[in-house]
Amino acid sequence: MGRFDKNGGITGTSYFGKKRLPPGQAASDKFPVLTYGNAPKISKDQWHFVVWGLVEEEKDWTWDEFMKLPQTRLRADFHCVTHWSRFDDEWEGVLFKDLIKHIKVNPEAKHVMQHAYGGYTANLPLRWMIDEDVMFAHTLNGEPLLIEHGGPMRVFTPRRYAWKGAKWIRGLEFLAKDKPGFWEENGYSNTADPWKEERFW
Ligand SMILES: Nc1nc2c(c(=O)[nH]1)N[C@H]1C(S)=C(S)[C@@H](COP(=O)(O)O)O[C@H]1N2
Ligand SMILES: [Mo]
Repeated sequence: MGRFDKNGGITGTSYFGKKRLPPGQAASDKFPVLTYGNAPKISKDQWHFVVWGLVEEEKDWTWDEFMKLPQTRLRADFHCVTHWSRFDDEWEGVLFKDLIKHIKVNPEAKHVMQHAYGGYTANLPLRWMIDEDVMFAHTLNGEPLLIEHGGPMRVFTPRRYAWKGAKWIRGLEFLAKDKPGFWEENGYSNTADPWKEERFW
C-alpha cells in the first residue's frame, strides 16, 4: 500500500519485497458485496459522525464538516476472509490518524469500536487504527462509494481482513478494554491479519 504523493505518484513501499497475495487468497477483479442483513440507505444530509466513550468531549461532524478534514488518496489491496483479494484500488477519504488530531482522547482509551448505521460493529486497538492507514473512505477509484459497499462512508482497513472496516460508519466509541465486534463475537479472529491467515478463532 502507498499513499499518493502530490504528483499522483505512489509513496510508501510496504508491498515491496513481499508477495502481494496473502496465503489462501485468490486474486479477483470482481467486488462482491458482503453485508449481514440489509444495506441502510443514508443520504449525505442524514449522515453524521459521532465520537463518544473515553473522550474529553463527545463530538459530532456533519458530512460537510467531515469533508473539510484533510483528504488522502491511498492505493491499496482489499482482502476478504472469503478467500478473494482485489489489487490496487484507489481509496479516498480521511485517515484515522488525521481525524484523531481533532479528538481529545482520554489517556486510558486503548481500543476503538466502530459503529455503523444498521448496528454492525468492528473493534480494533487504537494503535492499529493510527499505524495502519485506517481510512474513512467515501470515494473508490474516482467514484462515490456505492451504497452496497458502504456509501456514503465506510471504514477501510488495508492491513486487516475487510470485516474490520464497518460500512455505513456512523461513529467511534473509545474504550479502555477490548470488546468483540459483530463478527468477532461470531467466531472470527480478533486480529484478522491476512498475512498470518488469521481468519477464525
Ligand atoms: N456495516 C457493515 N459493515 C461491514 C459488513 C456488514 O455486514 N455491515 N460486512 C463486513 C464484511 S464481513 C466484509 S468482507 C466487508 C465487505 O465489503 P464489501 O461488501 O464492500 O465487499 O465489509 C465489512 N463491513
Ligand atoms: Mo467478510
